[in-house]
Amino acid sequence: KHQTPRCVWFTGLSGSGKSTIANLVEKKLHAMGQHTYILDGDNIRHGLNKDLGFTDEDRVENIRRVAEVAKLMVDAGLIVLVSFISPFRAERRMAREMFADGEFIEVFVDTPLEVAEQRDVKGLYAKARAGKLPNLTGIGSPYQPPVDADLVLETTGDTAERLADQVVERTLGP
Ligand code: GGZ
Repeated sequence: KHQTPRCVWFTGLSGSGKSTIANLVEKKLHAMGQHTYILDGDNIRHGLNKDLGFTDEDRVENIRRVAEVAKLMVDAGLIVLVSFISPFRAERRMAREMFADGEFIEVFVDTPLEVAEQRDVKGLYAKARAGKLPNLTGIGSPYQPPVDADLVLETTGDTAERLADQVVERTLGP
């Protein structure tokens, strides 16, 4: 079956569930014969963007480069799943504007800070509260929630499986 190249752009706090959902979406799309690629901190911040940290300026540059790479991959015909905090509205808009209408799907993984902080899988929030990670998003660095996301996922009310199904439906939709 032919596929429509798309950029599915996940945004949300650290620990919000972006990666979990993106990985499930990828698994489901693969099972349907679709070609995808996940761009995330693991394959970008350790390579292409290893010169960048977590100042506002570096986050802006991080997202700019990620958007450029995503654009190349969509041009190559892939469904690209982009999973970064991407905390600033201006950079998310810049990313959207690189794509044709309907080609870019912004997915807000809407997990409240309290919930992400309670999970604290990596201990980053505890570190930030202790003053040892001054610029953690949501604590010492801002997160600007989307006002015009294409899809809002409330992770406290649904399973990751069901949320991933919503993303798949939107991704393959008109
Ligand atoms: C935010 C940080 C920070 C600070 C390290 N602030 O949950 P994680 O660990 O695995 O994912 C987070 C990742 C965020 O990188 P992004 O490239 O997505 O951020 S941005 O879009 O803002 O450029 C977190 C880890 O890196 N991490 N220090 N200070 N997240």
